[in-house]
Amino acid sequence: MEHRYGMVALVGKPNVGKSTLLNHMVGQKVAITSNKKQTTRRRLLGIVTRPEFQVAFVDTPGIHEPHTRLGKAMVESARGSLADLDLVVYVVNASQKPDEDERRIARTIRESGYGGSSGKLILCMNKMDLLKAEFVVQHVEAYRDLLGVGDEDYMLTTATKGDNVEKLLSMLVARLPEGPPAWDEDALTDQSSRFMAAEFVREKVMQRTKQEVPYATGVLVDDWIEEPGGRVKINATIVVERVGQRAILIGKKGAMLKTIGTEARLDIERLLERPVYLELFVKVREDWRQNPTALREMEYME
Ligand SMILES: Nc1nc2c(ncn2[C@@H]2O[C@H](COP(=O)(O)OP(=O)(O)O)[C@@H](O)[C@H]2O)c(=O)[nH]1
Ligand SMILES: [Mg+2]
Repeated sequence: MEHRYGMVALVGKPNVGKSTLLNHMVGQKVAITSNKKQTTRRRLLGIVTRPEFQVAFVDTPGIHEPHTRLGKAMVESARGSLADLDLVVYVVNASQKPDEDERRIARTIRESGYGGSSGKLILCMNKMDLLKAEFVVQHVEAYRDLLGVGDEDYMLTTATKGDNVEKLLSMLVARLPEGPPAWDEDALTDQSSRFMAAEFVREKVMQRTKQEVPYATGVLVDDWIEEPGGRVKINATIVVERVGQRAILIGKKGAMLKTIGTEARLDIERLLERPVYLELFVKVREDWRQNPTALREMEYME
């Protein structure tokens, strides 16, 4: 069999499980996830390499109506990643019927030339575990109609458990063109370790805090020192917009910051396969999400 290679985008509403799916296919955490919307802030690649194929997945921020400059940059990044793809995997929450947002995104996909008849669209109905048996047929038909995808072009998955994820992968690989790999066989992502370390810290904030705090948080790595013994010392600043948010992140006697730091450190150690010393600071920068300089520093905008 010839070797196949392709670029495949994961698109859909925020919070449907795109990044969770990606991590499962890559076999390592390359994208952060949480139960909050808009966890993924810019497009990233997750690369899956097997002897017979290589797939470069483009994970995108969910397409939504933006209210801040950050939101605008995120949606532009999601829409912009619809160019030059071999395949689009449209991910939905199978337990919910298509809504107005879904119809809008479906239109964007068709207008970009990836409609059902193009043969370049696969429907992934994720969160199958939350889909009640009596709604399966109804929801499958509603989404298939919306996108015009054929009998063989959709898959029900549970990304958190990995159910059907390997089947989804085979389904899409079969539709990729023949071609040599484009990335090193051990490459998992196009993100720098520095950016990923910042992301792992932000993930813990997304997972541990509520209301405005997760959305108002950005993370910057200030120092990255490779110590002689092999340990990496990382200083990072968590940036928030208000003094009250800073207090929440620090927590009683620093408890929250300590939890975030410990959890993030473990993830960074797994990534680097080296011991890490992580020191976190929290800084207030008013309305940073509206500030192009801040957005560039945090690498959310070019
Ligand atoms: N029950 C259930 N939850 C899921 C599934 N896939 C993802 N999730 C959860 O849904 C939330 C959003 O996932 P995420 O991958 O960040 O969504 P994204 O915004 O589309 O990238 C997280 O809390 C995930 O753990 C699934 O198949 N079943
Ligand atoms: Mg995501």
